[in-house]
Amino acid sequence: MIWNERIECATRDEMRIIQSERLSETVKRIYHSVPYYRKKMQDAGLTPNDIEDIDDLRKLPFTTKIDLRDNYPFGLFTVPMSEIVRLHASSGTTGKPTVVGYTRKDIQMWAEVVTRSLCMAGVHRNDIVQIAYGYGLFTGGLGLHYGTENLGASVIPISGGNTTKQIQLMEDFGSSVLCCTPSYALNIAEVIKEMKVDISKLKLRVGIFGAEPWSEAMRKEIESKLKIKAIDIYGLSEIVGPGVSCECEEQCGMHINEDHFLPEVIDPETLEPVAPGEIGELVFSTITKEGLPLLRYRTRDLTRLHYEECACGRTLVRMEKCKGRSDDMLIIRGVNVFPSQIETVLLNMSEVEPHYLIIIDREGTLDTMSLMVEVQEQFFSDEIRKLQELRIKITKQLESVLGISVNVKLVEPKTIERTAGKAKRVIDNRSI
Ligand code: DLL
Repeated sequence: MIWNERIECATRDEMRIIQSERLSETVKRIYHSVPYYRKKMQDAGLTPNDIEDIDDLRKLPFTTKIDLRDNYPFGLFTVPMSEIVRLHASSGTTGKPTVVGYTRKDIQMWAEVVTRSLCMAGVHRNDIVQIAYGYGLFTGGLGLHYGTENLGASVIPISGGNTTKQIQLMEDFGSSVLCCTPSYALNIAEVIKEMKVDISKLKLRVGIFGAEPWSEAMRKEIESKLKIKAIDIYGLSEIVGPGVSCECEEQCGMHINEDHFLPEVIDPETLEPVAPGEIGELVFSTITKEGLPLLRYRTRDLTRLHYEECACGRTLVRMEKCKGRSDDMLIIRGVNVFPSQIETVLLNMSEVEPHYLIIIDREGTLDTMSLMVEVQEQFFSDEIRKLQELRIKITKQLESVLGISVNVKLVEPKTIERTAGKAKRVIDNRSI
């Protein structure tokens, strides 16, 4: 089912008109209510009248996480606190969290885009939706929650963790949809096997997974282990949370709810738009948000956009699965390495488990990269010679894909810590 056909199947011209009107209204509101933005626009020699349609977007200055930090906690809100009904925050790796505020209307809009996303994933009113994203300051739990209720499906607000209970409720309540991070989905699959639960007796049919990068190989792994269709959902707290975009059942890119979040793709070095269809950094302008509208917010996520109509009938632009983040990119001895490249190599090998940890060190002036990866139970109990052969095989494959040497360490199953939220895949011990 398409939740909002008028919007989700609008023609490009119709969408352009909606976006242009909303953009110019947002710019006016921001200019008149937030001194920080007014100054930024004035410094760029702009007044709100300069932004009439979406082609003028390029004139506007970018916004980054630093702007949010500098105005911590509420400095960029465009309404008085009496209008803010909800606060969320995302913890960065360093320093203060990024705080976001929603008005009542923002919460309704968020529910709408999540409901659209659920429909894209093939979820309907009769479904029982187990929400195993964390509830709390993280946007995952409550974001999916409001959207699911708005759709009219039944919510199990279990939050993350307590894996045996997750599985027990899955069996007892007949959950048909699971929402969590892809790494937690794998963790759940592992525990289902340990508990000797018969997967064919579960009613699970769809998983809505996001909040962290995951490769196509990881999707296949989850789909075969849990016997479900695994759908990718994307979002970031600053823009709204989950529901910025989501895959439909065609699984060929995530449809961006572009009547609310206007996307661009730029070259992170030159900050110029990339040629259509090229990979670059995704940038969003929110064009309906009241509490914390953001103009040209740099996500750091790398992807490309597809404007052709999708087989599902939706015309909403699609973004490809994220290739990684520009700030996740590891530069090792001058070579650019993305954790997703390593994940793809590992998941294409049947001998290893999809659990790994990348450790970067600096010895003298030389960067070194080590990789811990779990070996399947039956291989681990094999003779040393076989393990040695496997280690060499992985090392060679990684070297041919990455172009640098990697010190591979095979470890027993369950050695690497499991999480109920976003997985930590990289430890960088280099002091910069
Ligand atoms: O992770 C919101 C969310 C919750 C999305 C639940 C999907 C499901 P933040 O904690 O602010 O918000 O983290 C945002 O996570 O910039 C991406 O780098 C990454 N991310 C989110 N979804 C995906 C995805 C939530 N589907 C940051 N694929 C974003 C790859 C993702 N990366």
